[in-house]
Amino acid sequence: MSETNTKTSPAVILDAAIIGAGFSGLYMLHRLRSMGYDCRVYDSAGGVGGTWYWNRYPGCGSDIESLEYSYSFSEELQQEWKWSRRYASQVELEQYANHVADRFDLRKDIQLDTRIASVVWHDEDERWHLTLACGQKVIARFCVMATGLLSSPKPVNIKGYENFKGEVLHTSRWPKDAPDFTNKRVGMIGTGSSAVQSIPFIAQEAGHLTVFQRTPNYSVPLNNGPLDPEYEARVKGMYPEWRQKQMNSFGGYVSVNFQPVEGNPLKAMEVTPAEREAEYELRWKSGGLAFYTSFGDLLFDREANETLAEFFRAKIRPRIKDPDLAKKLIPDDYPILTKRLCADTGYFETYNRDNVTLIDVKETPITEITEQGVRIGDAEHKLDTLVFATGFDAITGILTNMDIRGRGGLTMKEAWSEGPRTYAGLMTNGFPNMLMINGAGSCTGFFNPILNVEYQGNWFADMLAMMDREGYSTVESTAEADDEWTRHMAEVAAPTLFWQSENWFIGANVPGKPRVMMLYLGGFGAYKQYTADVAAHAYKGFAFSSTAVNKDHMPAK
Ligand code: N01
Repeated sequence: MSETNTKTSPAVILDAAIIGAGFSGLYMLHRLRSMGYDCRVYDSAGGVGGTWYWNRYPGCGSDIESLEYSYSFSEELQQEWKWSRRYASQVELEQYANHVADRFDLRKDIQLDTRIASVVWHDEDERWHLTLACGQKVIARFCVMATGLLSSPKPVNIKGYENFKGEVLHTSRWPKDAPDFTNKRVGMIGTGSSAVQSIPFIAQEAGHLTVFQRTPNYSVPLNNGPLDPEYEARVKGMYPEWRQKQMNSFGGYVSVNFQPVEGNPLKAMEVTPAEREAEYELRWKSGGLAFYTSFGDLLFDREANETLAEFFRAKIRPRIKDPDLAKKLIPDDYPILTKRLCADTGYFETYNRDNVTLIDVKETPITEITEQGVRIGDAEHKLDTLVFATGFDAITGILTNMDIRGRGGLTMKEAWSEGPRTYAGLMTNGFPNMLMINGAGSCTGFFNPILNVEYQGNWFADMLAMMDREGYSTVESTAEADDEWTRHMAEVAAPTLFWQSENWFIGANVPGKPRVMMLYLGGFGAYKQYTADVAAHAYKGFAFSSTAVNKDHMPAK
């Protein structure tokens, strides 16, 4: 393989160009390389880890347990890697990504600090032609979009944003050299998961922290701590079985109070209040996200949902000393779980500190950002540092904002102008040989992303092996197959409560974005069955061609 960073050097020729060096890209490189494919991963970041490279704000970490939020493809890897905490911090997750890159000798095929300028399909040679920002051309039979769900920060659309003269930070692009908040007046805009995680840490350091909140969030204590060696040994002693339970669950995580607990098939409104309370208490004590599977009707029936919302309100209230402040911090006008549940370490208690102020910007919106701070009406809040935890152009933004052109010059932005259209979250019509991992139309977002990477990656590997056996050069989902899946996704999402809050799953957090459910809500079991059925029926819904111009470049078998 040849490659240098000049416009004149010959194009790099690959079987697969993989965009993204997060958990998706690392696995795809490993998997496709094992098939004899010549692959290269490109990432604009300076290191591997994707989400866990960029989001390095204080307090950042996963809220799925580390023993579950990790690769399962290698028994040696999952046995040898030692997590220090029940829930891994960003620091440890980044170390883990680096360990995987070294352990499987991936680094030699990963090119960091490399932005992609364009990705264009050429019918003449049936190849993707990538141009890197440095001018280097790359020609690849397959293009793997391992670009992540939450990787395109939402542009800040607050008047005067560019005027602020102090330090500006974004949680999703946190600098490697930790900013110093000592004696500083810090402002934080946003109260989603990133803010909920970082606020307690920033408050400990800052002179004063002012939080500008538009929508309060439901949050459960994470109950993090050192990983109990006995629990670790128990899980590791039955890892294949534990992983199987994860793969058969709705969310891809099953640990509740250190036991593998299946989703509860009962409905909240079918059981007595005492039984309901007991179920909620069990999961509250456990900490983390387990509420998504506590009852089957919570995401469908507002009355059922309200039982959980009330449970949360009663739990949160005593954590905040000032009752007026508690009223502002406790959500009361949208269904719980529809904005993604937050998991925190001392979030609500932080507002009891003397150096923390909450400003409700729903009642009185931000007028503008000034040179010195944030103006709300006549009041100017003077700040040294302004932190934006304002979220992402989630799921589709990373692809629609990239210059991607498929057949006939169709751009991804045009193709998805009314929302993403995919076939089972795997491919999209008009973009042959473009494989999507953990993207729109998949369960990820509601399902453990690392296990989904392995599932989708293996599914693709089987399809590609079939194509090589049969001599097919291209694969593309048909428009009809995309229609069928898009319709099915919409039907599943229609009766849910997600339409009753401004959440990123339906694009409601980004002004002007189409309001469609972008992820599959039917559960991973249904997803696996659907995609296995597609494969078992000669990959129905995919069109294959064998007009390869470059048949000589099939991978070695
Ligand atoms: O982003 P968000 P996030 N003026 O979109 C506010 C995952 N994650 O980065 O709700 C004022 O949730 C906005 O207000 P509102 C997780 O899946 C996981 O926090 O739109 N405010 C909201 O409060 C999560 O869901 C982990 O009214 C403005 C906040 O900014 C997802 O990432 C940790 C505003 C954005 O919240 C995104 O989380 C962190 C404006 N103009 C993240 N614009 C874990 O694993 C936006 N806001 C634990």
